[in-house]
Amino acid sequence: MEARIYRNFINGEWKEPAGADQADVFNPANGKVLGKVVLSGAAEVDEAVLAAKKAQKSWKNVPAPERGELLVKTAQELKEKKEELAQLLTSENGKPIQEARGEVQEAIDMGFYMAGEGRRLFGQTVPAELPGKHAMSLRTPVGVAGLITPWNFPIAIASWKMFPALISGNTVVWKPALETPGMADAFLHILEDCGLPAGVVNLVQGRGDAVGDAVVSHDDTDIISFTGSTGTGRKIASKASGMLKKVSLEMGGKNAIIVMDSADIDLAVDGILWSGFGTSGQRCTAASRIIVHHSIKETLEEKLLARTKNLTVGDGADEASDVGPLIHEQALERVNEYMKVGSSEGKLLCGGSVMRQGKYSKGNYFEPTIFTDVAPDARIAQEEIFGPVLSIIPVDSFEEALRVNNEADYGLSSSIFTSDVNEVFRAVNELDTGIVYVNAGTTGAEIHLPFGGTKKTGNGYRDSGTASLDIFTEWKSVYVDYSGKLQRAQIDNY
Ligand code: UN1
Repeated sequence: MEARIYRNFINGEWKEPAGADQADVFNPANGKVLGKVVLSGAAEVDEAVLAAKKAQKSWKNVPAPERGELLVKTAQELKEKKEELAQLLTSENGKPIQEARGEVQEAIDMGFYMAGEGRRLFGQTVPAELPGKHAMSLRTPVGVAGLITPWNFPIAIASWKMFPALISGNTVVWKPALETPGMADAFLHILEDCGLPAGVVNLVQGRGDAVGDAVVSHDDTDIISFTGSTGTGRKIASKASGMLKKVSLEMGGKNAIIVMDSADIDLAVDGILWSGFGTSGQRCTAASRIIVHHSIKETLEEKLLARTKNLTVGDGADEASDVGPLIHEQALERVNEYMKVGSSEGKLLCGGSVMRQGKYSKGNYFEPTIFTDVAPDARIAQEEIFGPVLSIIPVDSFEEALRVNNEADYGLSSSIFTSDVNEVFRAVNELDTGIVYVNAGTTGAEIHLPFGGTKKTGNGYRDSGTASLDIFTEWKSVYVDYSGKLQRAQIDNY
């Protein structure tokens, strides 16, 4: 069978850049080649941006409720194809099939939710300070949005950016991750089938340093919305800010779960396993630090160890797998490098190795790993590992737990397990992350609240929720004077 080729979609047409190279797309569970993706360059980005710029002139004038109809249809179609998309997602990304279904659901939810925004997009109407005068603010589109999205949530995160960009009247140039081009291809086919006008969304496949860079550097992209590594985000920020573009960044995390002495320990263990080892730890929201009160540390470790040993590592396509492979060989090597660091910084409770035996030989599998007695400032407790690796940090008090949580460069998500109501509210107040969970792990954000973090996790914007409209709209303040005479604000009325 001929390999599937994932192409670009520019100005309403599927096309391949002339003479360009292609890269193989692999299934991380078994190394099988799933297809090929075209490696585009600056010329294709230029074509896509020009198409988007031209299409924006008419798209911005389509009434927002009508733009919402495209989103409703798309969400409906994503729902129809949920299982097919989930299977494709697992094959490209490796995550267990149940998680893949959840991720597709997240995109469905975002589509329906943002479609409704087409009938809101609330501005403000306020009393004017002068008689015979009307004052209000409106959200207006920014222009062409460059979306750069990661492989760990190839459709959910794309939907967090795509749907608010479109409902607000922007057009899009999308550069998806090189590892998951099939999901981008499938998403675009669905949008196309649902009536996407030519040029409104343009997909350019390829590498970050070629395509991503060209999207960021192009004179006619007005917003850059990026989710990915801190290193890349920093480069994007300096380039795009220098060009006075709007830049929204969502980057790393070093999320902690605090387990206090009054906690339901079995529930905490459930939360730790799900947030620490779900998606093999490859979520920005994954838990990687467990801050535990010393009085229950031993019990927690015992239970956690027993449950971790019972996890089934395997191909995500197998319904019985709890933990899938890592995305690629480099990720595996990176996580493995941290084992050397960890062995001098803590005590290895379990795991710690690449899995190479038997059925694991062709995939990128890593054992669920736990280090204990780790100091809060150890490298494994500070650097984002993006793999199935937990560090247990013992503390003596609630105050110390809060302090340790907040002593991180990142500030995406945090969690506390406790049955003390005062601790709950103090934690909500004092944990310095963008997302806080009480008696649940650090993952599982819903699409109708803001998603993002403080400190080095981001630059102040949020995906998801109505907060995402702040990325994709400009405010326009409007004053209508119907008094029939010149009225000078701040002067004639005082
Ligand atoms: C990410 O980790 O990059 O809250 C996104 C969650 C998911 C989204 C995660 N709904 O874990």
